[in-house]
Amino acid sequence: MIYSEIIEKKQHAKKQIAVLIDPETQNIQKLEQIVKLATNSGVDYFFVGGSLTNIQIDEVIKSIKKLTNIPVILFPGNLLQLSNFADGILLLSLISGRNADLLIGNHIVAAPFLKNSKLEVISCGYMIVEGERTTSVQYMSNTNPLPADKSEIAVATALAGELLGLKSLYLDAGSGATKHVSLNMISAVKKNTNIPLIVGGGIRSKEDAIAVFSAGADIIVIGTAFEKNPSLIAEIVQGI
Ligand code: 1GP
Repeated sequence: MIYSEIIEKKQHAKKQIAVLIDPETQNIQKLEQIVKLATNSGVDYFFVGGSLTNIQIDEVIKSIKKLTNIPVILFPGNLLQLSNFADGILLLSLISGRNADLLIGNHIVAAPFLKNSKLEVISCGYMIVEGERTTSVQYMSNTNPLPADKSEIAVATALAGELLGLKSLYLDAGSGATKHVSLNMISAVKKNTNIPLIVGGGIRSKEDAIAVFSAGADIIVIGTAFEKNPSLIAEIVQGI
């Protein structure tokens, strides 16, 4: 089971890396290159999802699965990004926002599908953090992000998610963010919660990855940097 693997690695302080595959931005050669490099480097998970849905997510996941045994976890940007070909799904509740559909509405629509699927469901308190510019996730979710310099609000939000029984937390600066979430915010959330902490958005180098892990992330998610330069995968995995 994916969640027990996450917990076990967390307990052994094994830092975990997820490669984000946005189906929109992948051509098949690039996708294969990233999947092969990630598999050879020993990354822990593939996350699949994005803001728009122009192509069949099933096909993208089947292409990944042909090349690797690494678990594929849906990171859905919308309801069109559900697939029985994945191994699991991060059931994201956007707890940093006040958009009822993204807090609970879409989950109700998806619940019968999820109940009938073999997908492992991992509930996740998803928090978008303000950056220097508006990211796709901010715009598409129609929500205000957490203020970047207000770690106490991030802590209170994360705590509320944990108290509600969510199984994981995700601090996201948004794909392609110019900077990752501040180390101060990551360590404040980490100190005050016990469930696995996922951090993504704007992590572009080995140094970024090490800093974000040292601040307390259990899993880091990298998409844009690997799309631009797939050889970074080996460098970052080896670096940590
Ligand atoms: C976005 O956290 C992910 O939700 C990954 O972001 O594309 O900036 O690596 P990047």
